Amino acid sequence: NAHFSGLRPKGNGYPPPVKSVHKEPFVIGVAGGTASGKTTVCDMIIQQLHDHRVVLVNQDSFYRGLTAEELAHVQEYNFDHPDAFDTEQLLDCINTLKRGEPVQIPIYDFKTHQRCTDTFRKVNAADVVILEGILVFHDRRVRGLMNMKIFVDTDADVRLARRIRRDTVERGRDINNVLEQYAKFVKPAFDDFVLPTKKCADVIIPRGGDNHVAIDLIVQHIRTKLGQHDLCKIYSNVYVIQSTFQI
Ligand code: UZR
Ligand code: MG
Repeated sequence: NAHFSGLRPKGNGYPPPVKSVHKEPFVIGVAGGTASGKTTVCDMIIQQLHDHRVVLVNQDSFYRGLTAEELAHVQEYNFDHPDAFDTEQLLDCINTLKRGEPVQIPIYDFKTHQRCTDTFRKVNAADVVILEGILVFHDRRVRGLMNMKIFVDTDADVRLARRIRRDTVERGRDINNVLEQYAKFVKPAFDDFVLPTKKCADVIIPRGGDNHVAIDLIVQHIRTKLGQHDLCKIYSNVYVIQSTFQI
């Protein structure tokens, strides 16, 4: 016993206070043209990061509901324009998650082009926040919240083929409308607003979800960054413990 007495803590500061360090989540933006494989890339990242808390926020959730007037001329509505989204609300949500607080995310219905008025999706604080959508790199402020920016780069013919299948099968659209809308809005908006944001990306993934090597590399990088976070915490605790003991 006497042997150990020299290790007794000094004063009444025992056990050492564990500082609750608020860790800002690692925010990843995933942009790219319609049906480029953004969602698939995100799902693969989430799957590989299974031992961390990861949340996915979709820019689609922030579509403004259409007014009666806009609904009456829905064929004329440009869903691919940056103004179709409530970017202020998106910004608020990501800022809240960055502070480590939970957030209520709106629910948008692609069939009715309306938001659910009474239900939200509650998203809890996480280690990693992934923000996905065609135009997530468009607003400089939103871009500024991201620790890593990924652009999914898939050929336009592949994207159109997928888009046709998805809109007819999953979103109940008529093929002629899909093609008309693609030529009128989707393609021009891709050229004007989506493609120019490719230069903001840190990483460009060719072929989207088929590119396992790119996804492995990205996941490794995220793990390294999260590990550095954890190490800082461990070192700061070790420091606290050492300074409390009389050696
Ligand atoms: P992703 N979109 C709709 O088709 N209907 C809506 O009510 C809201 C959006 C489409 C939008 C865009 N364009 O190309 C696409 N149109 O959703 C973006 N027309 O979604 O990134 O999953 O392809
Ligand atoms: Mg998607």
